[in-house]
Amino acid sequence: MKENTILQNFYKTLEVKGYRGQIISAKHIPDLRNDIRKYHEQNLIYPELYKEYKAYFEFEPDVDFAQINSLFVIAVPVPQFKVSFHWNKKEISLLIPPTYLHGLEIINKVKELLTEILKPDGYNIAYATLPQKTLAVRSGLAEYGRNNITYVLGMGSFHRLTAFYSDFLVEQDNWQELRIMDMCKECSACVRKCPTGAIPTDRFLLRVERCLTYHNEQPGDISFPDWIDPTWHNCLVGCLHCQKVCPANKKVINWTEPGPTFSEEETKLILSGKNIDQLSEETKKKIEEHDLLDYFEVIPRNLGVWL
Ligand code: B12
Ligand code: SF4
Ligand code: SF4
Repeated sequence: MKENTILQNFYKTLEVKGYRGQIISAKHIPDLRNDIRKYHEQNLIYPELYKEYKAYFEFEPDVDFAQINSLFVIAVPVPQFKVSFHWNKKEISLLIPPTYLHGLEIINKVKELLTEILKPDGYNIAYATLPQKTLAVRSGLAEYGRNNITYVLGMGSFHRLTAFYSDFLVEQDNWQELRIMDMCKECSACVRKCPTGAIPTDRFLLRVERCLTYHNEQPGDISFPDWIDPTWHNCLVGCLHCQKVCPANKKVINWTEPGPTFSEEETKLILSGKNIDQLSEETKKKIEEHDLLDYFEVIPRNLGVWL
């Protein structure tokens, strides 16, 4: 059967690339929405976060083909990056956790791959904006860690998830119960390591309003709340405490790729909050090549803590 050959090709191609993926029937789209809605209705999702990410949580598929029959979810292994700044004759190196940089490149790569597999038989795909962790766990591709991050076999939490709608018809029903890793049953290292108490012991859902990541991803003109102890910061953006300490990340935690290095002069200009267009062509190019543009705006506040 044509569908079976496509499925075989899908899993084989991903394996060769070192990716992993799953497909679920589009009949579960309302279930997926409900997975978030039920927590929103119980007031367990921080209202400010809900407002900010409403489009993800209440997602409405919008595609240019006749019918959505399935959802594809793919995990691609990704590293953390080291970014260096020079300041007062010292070098300050900070990490950027996995998934922050080169996201669009990964989406495009996966899109191209799926198109090669599906297009010859007339099937289409379209990028899906929806709750990716929930989809990944529901499809059996990933499991949750107690830290609310997803884990994929062989990749730990060092992966980037992407999801696509398709008109490809999938017969097998892969929809599963939400699962936590077996490893978490005997472990609470992330709970103890999280400096802010964001990983609760009385419920599963993260206390987003306590998570450092929530605060250091906020627009650069929003100051950190007073209760955040400056010594808790550990990344240029994001936070790695709960991933670093996790035994399920043992094999990936040292996977670090080089990011840009900024001279004393460049650091001074970036810190002064200058607009990207006011920087030299060389600095601008560095920022663009390393895909730092989306986070450029938060650097003065976040880096300021370290100086
Ligand atoms: C909003 C958001 C944030 C917010 C809120 C995070 C949160 N936990 O909700 C903030 C800004 C804080 C954030 C932080 C981070 N994020 Co974020 N974020 C998102 C976004 C846009 C939506 C996430 C979401 O759906 N939240 C809503 C909540 C309700 O969903 P949930 O956490 O999955 O909750 C489910 C479980 O709690 C489960 N559940 C409830 N009870 C129980 C009980 C049991 C026993 C079980 C098993 C499950 C379970 O049900 C809930 C609903 O399904 C996604 C992108 C996307 N399109 O999905 C990225 C995304 C999830 N983030 C990502 C990353 C990398 C991070 C950080 C690790 C960044 C960093 N610091 O390095 C941190 C992790 C913080 C943490 N410990 O969770 C990656 C995930 C990669 C991964 N391996 O998990 C994503 C997918 C982006 C991407 N494409 O790469 N993020
Ligand atoms: S640190 Fe322990 S409890 Fe936390 S996610 Fe990892 S294995 Fe689970
Ligand atoms: S990302 Fe940092 S602040 Fe957020 S839950 Fe993990 S350790 Fe805590």
